[in-house]
Amino acid sequence: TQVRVSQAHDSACQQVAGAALYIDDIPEPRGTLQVYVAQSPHAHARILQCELDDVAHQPGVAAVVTLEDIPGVVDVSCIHAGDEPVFAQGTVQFLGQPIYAVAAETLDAARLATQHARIEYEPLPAVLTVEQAMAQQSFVLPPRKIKRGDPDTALQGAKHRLQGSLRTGGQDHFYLESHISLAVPEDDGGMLIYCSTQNPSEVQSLCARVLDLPDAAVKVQVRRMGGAFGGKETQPAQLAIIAALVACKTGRPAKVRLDRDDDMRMTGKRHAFVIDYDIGFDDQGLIEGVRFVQKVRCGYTADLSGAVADRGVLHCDNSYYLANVAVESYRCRTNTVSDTAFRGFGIPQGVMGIERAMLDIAQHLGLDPLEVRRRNLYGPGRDQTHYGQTLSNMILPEIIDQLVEESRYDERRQAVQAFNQTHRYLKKGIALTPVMMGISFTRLHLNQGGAFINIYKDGSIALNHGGTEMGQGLFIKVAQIVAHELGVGVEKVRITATTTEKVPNTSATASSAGSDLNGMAARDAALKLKGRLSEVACRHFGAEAEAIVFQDGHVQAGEQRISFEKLVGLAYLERTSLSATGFFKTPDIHFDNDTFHGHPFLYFAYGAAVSEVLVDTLTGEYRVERVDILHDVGRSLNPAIDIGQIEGGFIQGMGWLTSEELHWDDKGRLRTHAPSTYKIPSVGNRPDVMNVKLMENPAFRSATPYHSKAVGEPPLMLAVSVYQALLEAASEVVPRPAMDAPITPERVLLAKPMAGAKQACAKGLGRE
Ligand code: LUZ
Ligand code: MOS
Repeated sequence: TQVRVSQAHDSACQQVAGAALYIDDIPEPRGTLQVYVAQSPHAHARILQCELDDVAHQPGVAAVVTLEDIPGVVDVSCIHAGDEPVFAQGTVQFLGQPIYAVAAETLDAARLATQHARIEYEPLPAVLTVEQAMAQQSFVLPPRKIKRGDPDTALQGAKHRLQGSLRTGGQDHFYLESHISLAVPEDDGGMLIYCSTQNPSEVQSLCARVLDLPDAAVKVQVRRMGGAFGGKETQPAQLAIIAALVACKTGRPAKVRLDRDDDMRMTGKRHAFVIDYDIGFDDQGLIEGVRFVQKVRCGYTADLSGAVADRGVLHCDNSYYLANVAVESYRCRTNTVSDTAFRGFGIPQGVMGIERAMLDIAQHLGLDPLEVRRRNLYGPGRDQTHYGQTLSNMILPEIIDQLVEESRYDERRQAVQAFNQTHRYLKKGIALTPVMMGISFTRLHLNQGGAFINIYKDGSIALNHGGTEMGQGLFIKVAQIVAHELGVGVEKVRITATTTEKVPNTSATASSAGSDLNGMAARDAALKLKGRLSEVACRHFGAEAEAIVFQDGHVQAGEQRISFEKLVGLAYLERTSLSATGFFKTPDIHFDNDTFHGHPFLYFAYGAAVSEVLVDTLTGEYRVERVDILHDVGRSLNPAIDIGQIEGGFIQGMGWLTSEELHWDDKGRLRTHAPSTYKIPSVGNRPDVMNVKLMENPAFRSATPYHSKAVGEPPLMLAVSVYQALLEAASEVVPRPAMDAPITPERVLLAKPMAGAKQACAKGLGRE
């Protein structure tokens, strides 16, 4: 069998050896121009005058490209909102916004030439924060308000009631490979674009709109990305289009490649949220009513912000039954770079609100927060979400029980309490938090996948599908599926680059659904080919179709056997089509966007983590000493890849919540635009002990490849346990600490009690 076994990533050896080719490694076609994109120096300003003649006359400069060079539509918005011009139009809307582009023989020449631009701006007042946007009612999309039950009556009637507020920061994707596109003009007026994108079809169609070409004249190809994390779901289009505009204007290939600082200033990030909550509960900690107000910083355009903010609303429950709940979600427009998809897509932020409330409830009642979490979990008779979906395969109670036992949670919690009683300045915290993520794109039409398989007459197999490889191991998983169905070793399946020429109209590789959608589509294609080969085998063996078995590189019927290659050779001679497309659309999902009600998800992925931290309250420094994770991937297609995704997702989530801080100053300048100031987790931040285990889940059945579950995003939310453990440790010295995310050491040091904190919560010795 080729599935449900660990197989190394298909590119692991090349990647480790530095031999894997990324777009910047492709030998440049003769005459390739390098493109520098000039950026706005203001957060918000009117462009009074833009004089670029001197730029065009600088040494080495081949072309200057502006709005006037656009033959088609000026907008690159993924939802065609008309709010995202290729270059600033009349006004600049954020600091770093593209104004025009210079193409030259070298990147240095292009960049130097921009110093000769004479652009006059009239600075305008800028909206930089969520608070300013709320005050001015500055929104990219109308607010969303949803409700179930009667939260106001429940809140008024509840024995206990608490209010609070927290902020979660943005996050830069910090993929190792920054944005890059190479556009090559073709002799028939078409354009070939090599682009580091999760979404080749969208780059294709937006580029065609801007160039005023039919989609079929634009081809987009990507073999692999050096990481993406959502940052390449919509963001590549604008830069690919700028490369294509240069190629169009000059007739020469053109490359746009952002350096790290430009990438961080110019491209979108995770949405920062401000979350206010009001929660009513009984003596047992059972939630009776809750209200959330989620204020979402979206930057200057809508982009994916509607879908991201909706995910925050959908997942405000994390995994808890909220009988009476209201959520208001405000999509704030600010003069900052447009925020975009980032692994988790609004879910981590939604989860942060309810998990903070869980801790408040526990501390208010003097209970173990895990007990409060357990009591509020979805369960029998309490299994319908606030958007109307009834849960299935809800295995969180089993996951939590098993994790508590394997991590020795109870014993360690007592040890942590004992430690805190005997240590004045060092404090520990331990927290277990669950995860529940709905799997499917919330926009129905995106839930489709396509594949294309060729078998050549020597028996070799070339696999293509609509998914993109960003390091996550999608390609090996889909190859395993095809190998499994055709009964050959996975090494026999040749993996080919994603291209819009082979599979059209694909969705972004996003929503954690890459293996589900493309794996099922590839399986469909493989089964078609297997059916045709079976017919040939039936004739060859004189056997019935039911007797034909494909395995171990052979096709057999009873005692008779022939190699896969030989059978393919026979099939060719018999004039059999050895090429097939495959298709998949997710069944059984529906959602009414207006009433916010339905069954949007094919299934849910579950997991839980326990994190233990040690904090030095005199300096604010801390360590994550131990993490135990138990995560549900259904029946894993490839346990090694899945565990890698869980480790990576957790660490990336931990970075978001602990060290990665985006800081914009009062002029709207991003001051943390390089690794010198923006701190992603490094080897030194790895938890001292990190145990990751997959939950056995044989009961799961779904229209997914061999009943596997998505794994890309859910584990990111496991890192909320680190945040909670830090809050618990800080609570030893500051009652109900108001600590926004990320909890940097500075934030630990400066922690203050949240408004309304009960002094009685402070068990520690305290700072005065
Ligand atoms: N991307 C998207 C996503 O376009 N729609 C989604 O629902 C989604 N969910 C998670 C991550 N990316
Ligand atoms: Mo996404 S956040 O590109 O799944």
